[in-house]
Formats: sequence, structure tokens, C-alpha cells
Amino acid sequence: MVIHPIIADPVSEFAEEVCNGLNKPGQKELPSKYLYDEVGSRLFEVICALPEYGLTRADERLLRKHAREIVERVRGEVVVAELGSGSGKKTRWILEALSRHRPTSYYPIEISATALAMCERELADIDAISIVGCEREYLDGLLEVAARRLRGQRLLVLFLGSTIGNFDRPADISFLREMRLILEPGDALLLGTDLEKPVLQLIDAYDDPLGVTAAFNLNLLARINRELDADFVLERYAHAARFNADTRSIEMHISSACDQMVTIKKAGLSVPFQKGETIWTETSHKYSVEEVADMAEHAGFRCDAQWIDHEWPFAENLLIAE
Ligand code: AVJ
Repeated sequence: MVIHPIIADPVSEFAEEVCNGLNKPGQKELPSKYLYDEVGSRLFEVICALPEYGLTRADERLLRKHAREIVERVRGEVVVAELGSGSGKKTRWILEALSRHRPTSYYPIEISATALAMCERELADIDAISIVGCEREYLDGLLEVAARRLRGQRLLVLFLGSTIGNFDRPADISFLREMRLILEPGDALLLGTDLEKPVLQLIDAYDDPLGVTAAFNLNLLARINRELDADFVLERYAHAARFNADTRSIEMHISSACDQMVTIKKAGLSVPFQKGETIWTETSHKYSVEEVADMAEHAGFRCDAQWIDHEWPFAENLLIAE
């Protein structure tokens, strides 16, 4: 099994996006994808092991239990592309079920080099699959994989872990639509979605008593210090998790503990913060099962099947491109 990396262009995009986000009038923002550098990706792995954060275990339980049934619904020779593979642990169940009957190519698409390396290590022992890591933004990576597919091959796209919930709505539908445009009729998308649950349970999951999620969030400022030569003093900021009832989303913010000024040299930027002012770093939408099927239809997919975990409400949705 050979691993050929597909590497992205060098990124000074980070500086630009930080500049735009922190200059935004009103609510300051930073894109959540930048949470996942080496330190952030490792902290996220720890979050997944916390008792308060049941999402990843629910996702994995469903895939382990239903992998066979899921892959049986997708006929023919299959090429698997995964958006945001993470550690690759959950994907094992799907790949093993597939490769039992057919040779399978697997393209993990990841902007985090650390996560990509973890995933390749985790899955290297499955003999009947070839892994080709793709260090790209999701849709760029998917375009690349679609361009390489041979006649008669089906694409099975995995978008697990409820990462779709990180898009604002209706950007999640637009994203599915863009994905649909890259696919052919009959291609499949396995979409993991976290479902609604009591607010206190959600707050606990996103503001755990050990402070791992706080570290995960504040690492974004530490990363800006490291990579963009900035002078955030981390002790002067605090993690906050809030439930937004209008959008049914958990939001992560970083709140400034005092009036202060920050300089980000490589972005050519000085930004003032007021006491209590926040940077919005992540949205995590909580879906209803009907909402997912609706959204799929509006994006040009048919919802073929849904599997639900009741211990930590979560759904695996198999969508077929129409
Ligand atoms: C990886 C996007 C699913 O939104 O729950 C975990 C990221 N943020 N704790 C989520 C996350 C805070 C996570 N996803």
C-alpha cells in the first residue's frame, strides 16, 4: 500500500482570514477550521474521550453497528472520499466492510496535516484498501478525487462527526449543493449529524470541567501567536460556550477579560478588545432528523436511510445523489 500525498498551496491565507475576522464590525470572528493545528488536533482527540462529550462515541457506535448495512446500500465498485478524516478510527468500520468484497480506494481529505498523518497510521493495516491522503480544503479535495475516478466507479463521500453543523445555516445546505454538483447521480453521501438534546448537557459537552475544550478554543490564540507573530496574553481571555436558541446551535467564543490591544505582526494588524467582548470561534448546530432529510432534498439528494443512536442522540444519514 503506497501513500501519495497531494499537498495544498502554501497558506498565507491564515493571515488574511484572521485579519478579516478580527476587523469585522460588531461581532469578531475566526474560522473554526483553524482550531486544528497539531496542538488543536490532539486536544480534540482528548475531547472525544471526555465523558461529557458523547458525540464521537455515538458516531462510532452507529458505524460499528451498521457498517455492513450501510455499504450494502451502495452498489458496485466504490471510491471512498472522506471530508475531514480526523483520526480515522470511525472510518475503519466502513472500510473493513467495503474491502471484504471489493478493492477500495480511500481518499482522506484534510486541511490538518497532523490529522491526516494520524489517520494514515491508524488505517495502514487494512490490506485491501489503498490510501491516498489529500491535504486540501474539502471541496477542492473532492473535485480532485472526482476527477480521478474511473468509469463505472461510484463515489461514497463520508462526512462524519457532525462537522456539517459547523457551517452557519443555510451555508450547510449550500455546501451540500456544491458537493452535489461534483457528484454523479447514484453517488452516495454518508452524513453524520448531532441531534438536539437538553441545553445543560450541551453546555457540559462544550465547557467540560477539566478545561480541555477551553484549551482547545484558546489554542487558536496561541496558534496566532506562534504562526503570525502576535502578542495575545492567553491569561486575559476566557473560553465561553453558549446555546443560541434561535439557531439551535452551541457557539464557542473567546471572551476578553479586560480592555486590551493586540498586535499581529504578520497580518499587519492591531486590534482593540473591550472587556467582555468576544471572538466567535465555532458554531455547532444540533439537528432534528426531519431537518436533515429536508436539507438533503433541497440540496439534490434523496435520504435513503437514517440510523439513530439513542444514548447520545445522533444520526447517520445515507443520502443518494439524484
Ligand atoms: C468536530 C465539529 C464535531 O462541533 O462538536 C468539539 C468540534 N468543538 N468541542 C463539534 C468541537 C468543541 C466538534 N466537531
